[in-house]
Amino acid sequence: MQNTAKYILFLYLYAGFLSQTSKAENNVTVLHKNEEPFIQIGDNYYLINAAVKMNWFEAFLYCRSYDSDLVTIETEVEMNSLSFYLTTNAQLKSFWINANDLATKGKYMSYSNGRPVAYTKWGAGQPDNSGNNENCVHLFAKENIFYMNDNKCTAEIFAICEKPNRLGSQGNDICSTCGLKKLIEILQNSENVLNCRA
Ligand SMILES: [Ca+2]
Ligand SMILES: [Ca+2]
Repeated sequence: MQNTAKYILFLYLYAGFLSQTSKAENNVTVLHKNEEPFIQIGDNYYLINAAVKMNWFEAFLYCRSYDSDLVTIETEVEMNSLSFYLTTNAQLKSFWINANDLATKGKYMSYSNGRPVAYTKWGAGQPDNSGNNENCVHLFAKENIFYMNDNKCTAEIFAICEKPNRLGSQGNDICSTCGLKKLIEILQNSENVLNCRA
């Protein structure tokens, strides 16, 4: 292909990529606005189920049915933002979160990313594996402050789900540009190869 023709093709693809990206981002914004009952707190979208009590496994499946996962609290900022919302909205209840140590005793894993939990804020004396039968983690409020506790996975409490970051389950909207992006990368790489040969 002539260099000029390739350059024009590159500009054409890049322009198309930009326009599709902005269209996709707009779609995500619109979708988020209509994503009831998910609410935005900080940078994240949560479904706070304070109506139906479930065991940990039911809560896990409940969140999956909304294309989300039980909440993974990754940072102190996320913990504080969520706690502030729950406290100010008088939701001083217990909520399952996305962590248990069923796979390896004492090693709490996140089931949304397969990694050890990045952040914990255990209540006093927790986790205590009370009765040698507590493996699943939940949030609970004590004097208007939320902490984590290990509990029986079969305990019936509420749940908080969280949409995956950024793309969420609506990732397909963004992925409509992936093929185009890949094509541009291939073209750019072929340019580099040609430059090396020259
Ligand atoms: Ca999170
Ligand atoms: Ca406990």
